[in-house]
Amino acid sequence: MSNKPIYVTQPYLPPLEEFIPYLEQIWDNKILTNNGPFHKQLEQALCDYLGVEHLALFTNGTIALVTALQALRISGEVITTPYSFVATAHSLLWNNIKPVFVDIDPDTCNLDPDRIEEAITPQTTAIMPVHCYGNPCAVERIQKIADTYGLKVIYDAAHAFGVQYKGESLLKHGDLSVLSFHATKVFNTFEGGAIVCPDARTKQRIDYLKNFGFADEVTVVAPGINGKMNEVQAAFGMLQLEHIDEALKRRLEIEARYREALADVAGISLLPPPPDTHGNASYFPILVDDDYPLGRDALYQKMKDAGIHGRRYFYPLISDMPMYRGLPSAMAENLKHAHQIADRVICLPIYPSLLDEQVDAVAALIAKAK
Ligand code: T4K
Repeated sequence: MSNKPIYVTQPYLPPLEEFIPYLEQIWDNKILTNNGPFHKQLEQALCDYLGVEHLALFTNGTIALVTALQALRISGEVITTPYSFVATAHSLLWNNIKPVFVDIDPDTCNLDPDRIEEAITPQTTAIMPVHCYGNPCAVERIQKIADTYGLKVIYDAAHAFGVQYKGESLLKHGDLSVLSFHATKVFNTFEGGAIVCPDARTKQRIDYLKNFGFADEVTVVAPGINGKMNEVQAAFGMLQLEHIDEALKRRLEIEARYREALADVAGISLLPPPPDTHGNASYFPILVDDDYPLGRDALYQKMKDAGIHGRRYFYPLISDMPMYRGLPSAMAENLKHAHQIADRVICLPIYPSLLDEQVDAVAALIAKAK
């Protein structure tokens, strides 16, 4: 194996020459942004690929989250998970909404549906769960709670590109789902994101909001933001779609190889494969137990010393960050499972160009560490 460092991920990039004809088209027609031809094509192509009705492209996933909350006029308190990338909760603060953290189910790392109802108050307007690592949340239970209490559900589906649950797109659940197409994601447009929505009227409103609130040349209907995806990103997305099946297939092979190699390593636990799910192997988390010869941080460092850059996604918890830790729901007693997982997790390298021998070397280092 070469001595080049191995990172937790590496973006999928198609052969450069395949991108040139796309750039030539942009240079010819001189439409660089503002719902240009590639933007329109990619919205339709992604709807077809993902099996969803409507989708609005964005410049990144975070602006898409912020806009999703505005599109549904969410205010007051929103129930969410502390075990995520910080953008999930930041999108609430950007809208002056109070996050209410609820503990996770340690088998899925997603919001524990048994803990949601006790966190609902008269100020609660929505639930924002995350399909962490692409593992489906308890979507039916969450919808039932939302229906009972009259709440909206916005899924942070940043990790869930292409995930099928019970034979259908996971993105069909909830009122809205938000994707990220960041460089580190399964499907990337360098930066990028999208909101998946159920009807044309909601998409229309989202499209106004991502374009400063313009409904036509002279009418501004909301204090919208500039959240538009540009034509280079959208063209790149069209090209990426040609390769996505191959990229997902390789990810799943790597996931299976890790699972087999690590299944019997004493002191290392893996998350159970989620039921009824065809996943996307976007991340490969392992949990370092007390009976492993090294603590989590010692193993993380040992891997790093060997040039294997795993990541502790998601440590520290969002609820421990300075802008959140004063909230009553951020108290450690309220979030026991989230703390236990955050203190034990390492995400191993997983990406399409990772070689079998590299996967084996990562697994061997973990199996032999003393
Ligand atoms: N919600 C959730 C649940 C999310 O996970 C995210 C993003 C969002 C919302 C927000 O979506 P966006 O607004 O980002 O579209 C990364 C990403 O920046 C972030 O997008 C992602 N989640 C988060 C989980 O991971 P970092 O700070 O860990 O990234 P960084 O730069 O350390 O990259 C990790 C490794 O990937 C590097 O060590 C090397 C490799 N890499 C990275 C980049 C950017 C490359 O090889 N090439 C690259 O271009 O946050």
